[in-house]
Amino acid sequence: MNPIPAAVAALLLGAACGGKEEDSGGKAPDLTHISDTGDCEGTPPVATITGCTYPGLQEFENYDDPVPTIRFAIDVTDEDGDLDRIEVDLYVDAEPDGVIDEANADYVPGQPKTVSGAEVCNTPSVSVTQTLALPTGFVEYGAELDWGARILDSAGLASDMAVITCPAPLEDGTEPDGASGGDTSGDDTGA
Ligand SMILES: [Ca+2]
Ligand SMILES: [Ca+2]
Repeated sequence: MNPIPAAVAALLLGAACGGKEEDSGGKAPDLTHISDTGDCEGTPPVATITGCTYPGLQEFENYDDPVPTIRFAIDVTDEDGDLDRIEVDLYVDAEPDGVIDEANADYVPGQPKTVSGAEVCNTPSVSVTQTLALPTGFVEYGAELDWGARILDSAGLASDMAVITCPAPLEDGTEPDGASGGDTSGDDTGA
């Protein structure tokens, strides 16, 4: 069964062309009405990457050998509460200026995932972690980079780009020494 009913697609189309009908009002979407059908989409998520950590070498199905990884902590809010199912799309930009240049960034699309324990239409905020595999040749190990995340809610509405500047892990998966992304009191995560 396709979990996305035709009604959802129709609502998305309606939202996309809504501006033509009543330019004067600038009214918020009628969420009460939408809720009657069991859907609650209407607003895009707002995302912040709160930190980078270095879980070390990890095994992945796609790679024969363990590869270095970086993990992002991401806080997401959404007024319409439809964060029960989200997708995290990641970007990597080699120019560490705090902005993702999408034309030159690498894009790593995510998969929609159900947030464990989240209630449909009643999940206005979630904190998630997303781990990214960094196989040889994908990024320069140890280099300061911009990392971006765009979150899609259960209706597929995308957040603005959240950005954090952190060094890539070293080739052995560890955090580089003297990492400028060290936010707190330099706690050692050497496992
Ligand atoms: Ca939403
Ligand atoms: Ca940049």
